[in-house]
Amino acid sequence: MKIVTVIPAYNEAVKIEKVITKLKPYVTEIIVVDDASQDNTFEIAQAAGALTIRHIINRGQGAALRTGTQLALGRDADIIVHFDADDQFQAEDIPEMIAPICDGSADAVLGSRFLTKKSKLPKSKEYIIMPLARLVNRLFFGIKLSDPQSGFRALSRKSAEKLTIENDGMAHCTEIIHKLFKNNDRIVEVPITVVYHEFGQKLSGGFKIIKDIIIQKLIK
Ligand SMILES: Nc1nc2c(ncn2[C@@H]2O[C@H](COP(=O)(O)OP(=O)(O)OP(=O)(O)O)[C@@H](O)[C@H]2O)c(=O)[nH]1
Ligand SMILES: [Mg+2]
Repeated sequence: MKIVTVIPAYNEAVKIEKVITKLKPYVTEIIVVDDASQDNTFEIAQAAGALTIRHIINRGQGAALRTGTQLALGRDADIIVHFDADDQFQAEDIPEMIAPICDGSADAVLGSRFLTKKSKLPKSKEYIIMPLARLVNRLFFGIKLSDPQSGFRALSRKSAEKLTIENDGMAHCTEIIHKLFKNNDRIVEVPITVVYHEFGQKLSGGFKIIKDIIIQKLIK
């Protein structure tokens, strides 16, 4: 079973080597898509042993995931795991994330910060952005998930082949889930722990994602 991780990375020179090192015991191959970082994310990821490719301009996380997922399919991945470059996800959660695909009970697995494993989120995120994101996803897309904004997901090859990620920016989370449902994929949420290294986050970024999700619905 070939398990390929796809890591979208933008200016993650400080964290990327640690993330790659921690992932190695759990996956067959690591793909880093450097989204035209201004630091040396690309060189560090390559030296750390990841298959590293680069966008020549900054396209956004969704576009980087699209590039990486296509490459992973081209390299015969059986399971594709989307994983952030900022050292917030735990590589140790990967066996539990891919288990439902390995045992044939799911096509897509979404990591959730709000199930049995508890993550300590910045208050603005936990009490304002996430409830709003859940509400918008439920109202506009009929998606009822505990963590619709999670970037940690595992896809079977079949699921990834059917998925077309068109949203370049951060609203890709909603787009991906919406399309997984439309494709009749069997979806499960699995508890994950997400570690927040910085707690001084601004609300504006979260509101922009919500706005992008709503625009996505309105232009469809
Ligand atoms: N390819 C690409 N990746 C990006 C971009 N911006 C952020 N990322 C990556 O996307 C991942 C998640 O970015 P974050 O800004 O932490 O977003 P988030 O994890 O949804 O938000 P938090 O829960 O607040 O951490 C990281 O691996 C970043 O390096 C971008 O413009 N392009
Ligand atoms: Mg993050």
